[in-house]
Amino acid sequence: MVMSQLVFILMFHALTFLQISAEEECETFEVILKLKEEIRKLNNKLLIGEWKVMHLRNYRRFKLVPNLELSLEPKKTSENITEPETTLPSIGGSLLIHDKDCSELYDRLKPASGFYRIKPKASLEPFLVYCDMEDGGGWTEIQKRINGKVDFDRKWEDYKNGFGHFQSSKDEFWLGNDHIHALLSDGENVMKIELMDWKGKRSYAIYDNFRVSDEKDKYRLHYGMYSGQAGDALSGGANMVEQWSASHNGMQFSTQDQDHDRYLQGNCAVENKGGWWYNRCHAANLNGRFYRGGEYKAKYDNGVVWSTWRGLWYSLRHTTMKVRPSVYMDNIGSGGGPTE
Ligand SMILES: [Ca+2]
Repeated sequence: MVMSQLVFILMFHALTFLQISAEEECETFEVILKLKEEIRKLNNKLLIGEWKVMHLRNYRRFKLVPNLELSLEPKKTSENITEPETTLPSIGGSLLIHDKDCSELYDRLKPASGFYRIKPKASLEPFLVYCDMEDGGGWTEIQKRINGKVDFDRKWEDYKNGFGHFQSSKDEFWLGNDHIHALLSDGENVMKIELMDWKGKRSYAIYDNFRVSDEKDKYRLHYGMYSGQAGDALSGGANMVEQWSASHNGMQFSTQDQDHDRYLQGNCAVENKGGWWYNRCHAANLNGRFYRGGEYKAKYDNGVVWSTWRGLWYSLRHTTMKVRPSVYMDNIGSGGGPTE
């Protein structure tokens, strides 16, 4: 009797101990994650510090110039003779520091516009993006059309992973739905869409709280308030009938090989020549076919379209889609940046 009680008490204590261990293990794991994050930040600070010291040895001090590129004050060799101005080497590409997006990079170093590697999530491999460091700075571009050299009429896998070229500022690309989802999954982000017609006239549209869900939900689109000059084409246009058939808010992504639109008779992506958040089908088609010259004739309105600005039968010359955290305060004190 006494023996069995003893065994019972021992088992009870062992179970309690196991429970506490599991909780403790969980807490320890969280502490380790936090410490790892701290170490990453400190490592970044250390690298920046070393980099500054290295350059301060050669040059007396840093100077921020108005166009936001870092330049260096040359050492004066005598009263009247100065060495020519030197610009810093590129800090993109191979450097081991990875910011979560272009806004973090801009806050840290204020580099010039260009391609940089970012890492929005700890679990993701870093990837290359074009950072627009003008217009207030800190914009991560997810789409660019500029010359029609890249074919945007592609399949699901291409839109998922991204395509185009990532080398020069004149390169066209789609950043990739997985990358876009990762970029927008943390906090609220603003999407700014910049447009230019074939006469060089520009316009823009801004959407608050722009979000794209993951692949399980077919990269469904959600956004908040519109502001801007080009009109709210993403919401389908001016009247209720247009909005019912063409609002892209809440729509899943479709491509030529995956039809998730609301058009029962066919696939909008096939007719409109691109991957997009089609409804029945669209009032904005920025991944459509690139027609030179603006106005075009075709069976379907499949050009690079922003209907509320130039109509469904005008294909735009330049488009850019770029995102930035809503809380980001740029150097001119506005979320939207300057406009022409
Ligand atoms: Ca369909």
